[in-house]
Amino acid sequence: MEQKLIEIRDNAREELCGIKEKEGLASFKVKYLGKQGLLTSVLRGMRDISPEDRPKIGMLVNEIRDEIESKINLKEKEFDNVELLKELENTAIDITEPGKAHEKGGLHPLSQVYDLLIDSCVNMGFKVVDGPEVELDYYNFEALNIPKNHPSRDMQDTFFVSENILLRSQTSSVQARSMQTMKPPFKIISPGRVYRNDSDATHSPVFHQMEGLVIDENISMADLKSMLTILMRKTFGEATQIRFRPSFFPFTEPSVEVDVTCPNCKGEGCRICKGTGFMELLGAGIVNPKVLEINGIDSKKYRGFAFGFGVDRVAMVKNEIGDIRSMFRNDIRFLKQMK
Ligand code: FA5
Repeated sequence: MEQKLIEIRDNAREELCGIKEKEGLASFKVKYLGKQGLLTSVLRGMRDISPEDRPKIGMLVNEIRDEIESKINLKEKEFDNVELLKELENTAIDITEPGKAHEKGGLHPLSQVYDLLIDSCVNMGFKVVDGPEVELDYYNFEALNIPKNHPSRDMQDTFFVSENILLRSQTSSVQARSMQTMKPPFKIISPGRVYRNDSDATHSPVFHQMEGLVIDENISMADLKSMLTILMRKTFGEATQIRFRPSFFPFTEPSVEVDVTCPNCKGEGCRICKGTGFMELLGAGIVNPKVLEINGIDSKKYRGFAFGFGVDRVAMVKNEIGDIRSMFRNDIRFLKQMK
């Protein structure tokens, strides 16, 4: 019996040396240690051994089983390590290789200007309100003291949808809507798209305005001028001067057009400001008392000032853009310069 066990052990040692992969190891385990395995069948014959030899044979069986088990475990670890190394080699990354840079997007020049203007106004206590782009003739014109067939309608070449519905030609329509729904005193701005039948380097059929309206007691031109000066200095820099020129709008009296020092030449005169040293950016004025009355505000108690920026013009001046249309062509080469 002892001889047979030693033979099994020697065979197992030799066979184990020849095993080169994990699958072979599994069948080796079954062959020697499985229920029908060589070592197990020897144990089954123990009952035929004399009682005095049993302990010795038992010990030998245990020793051989322990040896085979530990060698199987060792070999298993070896195979696992080889597999792991292979996997690491296959998935190796070169951490010294330079990374692939992702191109960063940027805000459209109009969004940048809107953000700047809106932030500055909100910091001065203005509330942002919205209005419809497809608007009633009433809010766009009549409630602003521009009756049907009045010659001042010709100042804005309007797209009509039907007799009483149009694409708003100015954000001033929100002035009328706000006066009718809000209780004075109040300060609002209203940014948004407007439409006119206009197209050249400084006029687009779809463009952007930002309306401002302040209704309170004792409002004067000085309030309008100081507010616009602060806003323009925040937008174009501290050295910016503003200039009021007399103008006409049916909804403000007196009315002005407002120019700012050309940020490109700082007032010297250049190609962008056509040699004048100034750029026209907006219309403004003291709200016509007639407009207050039309919209239900007591003109004896309240006064107001209003202004309407051409936001595209602000973006053009700020970014030295020569043609307004280049902002709407989505040419990536142009947009990249505006980051
Ligand atoms: C108005 O639209 C008045 N609603 C502004 C106003 C508001 C006056 C409140 C008084 C009180 P005007 O038509 O001038 O005004 O336009 C205002 C600004 O919009 C202009 O100064 C100019 O910067 C810009 N603008 C006018 N038409 C176009 C256009 N077709 N394309 C791009 N910008 C334009």
